[in-house]
Amino acid sequence: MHTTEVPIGYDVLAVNAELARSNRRNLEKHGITAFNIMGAIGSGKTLLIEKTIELLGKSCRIGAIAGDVVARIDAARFEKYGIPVIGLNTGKECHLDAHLVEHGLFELPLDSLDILFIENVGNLICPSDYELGEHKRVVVVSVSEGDDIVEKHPVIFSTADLIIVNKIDIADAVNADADKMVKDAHIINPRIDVLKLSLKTGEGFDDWIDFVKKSIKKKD
Ligand SMILES: Nc1nc2c(ncn2[C@@H]2O[C@H](COP(=O)(O)OP(=O)(O)OP(=O)(O)O)[C@@H](O)[C@H]2O)c(=O)[nH]1
Ligand SMILES: [Mg+2]
Repeated sequence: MHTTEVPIGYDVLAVNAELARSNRRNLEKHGITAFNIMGAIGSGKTLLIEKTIELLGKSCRIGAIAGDVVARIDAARFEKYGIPVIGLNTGKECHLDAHLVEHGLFELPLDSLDILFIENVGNLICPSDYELGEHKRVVVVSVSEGDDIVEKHPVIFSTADLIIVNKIDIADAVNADADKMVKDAHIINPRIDVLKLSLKTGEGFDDWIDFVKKSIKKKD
């Protein structure tokens, strides 16, 4: 096979990492804790954030960035709670990057926020390499993707702070073993927190809220 060396002027991931550090400094200047909510398409990312806004929206000032390939469907779901929301379209890209998020931060009222939820594009591969400036990396998968989904995508789980195994209410119906998914996550990343959750019945939701509360940075 013929190969050609292509000189590349700069390292895209290194540039992204520098921008992510700058985003984090900006967030910290404003006392904001940011969560990068990653995960498979349809795993429950938007519903997780919606239910969290419903529970914590009165005691914390929450903002959201909704990353979507096109349109503002998830952004509109957050807007109905009357919180500040930015919709970011990635076009053909399968992940958000720190540069896009930097633009989102320009448009958000950072002085009036305590928590920022960033919903990444539904994908278990691309978002793993691109830090955004978040404080916590959360990966949501659901039992309906098959109980081998965790072992098939080790990279994203190895860099996460929390894995949520969602839709446990339908585990039997889709013949999935949620405990196997938890075990697989701990094999990949022994230090990781793993929660089994049903956003439909509310089982496990208190554990998620505890995680959010423990992650919130104290303001000076
Ligand atoms: N049975 C059941 N359904 C759920 C649960 N969580 C989410 N869903 C449903 O799963 C579907 C997808 O949920 P979303 O929150 O839109 O998923 P998402 O990850 O944001 O999807 P994308 O943004 O398209 O990647 C919706 O129909 C939800 O009602 C759950 O715990 N149990
Ligand atoms: Mg969504």
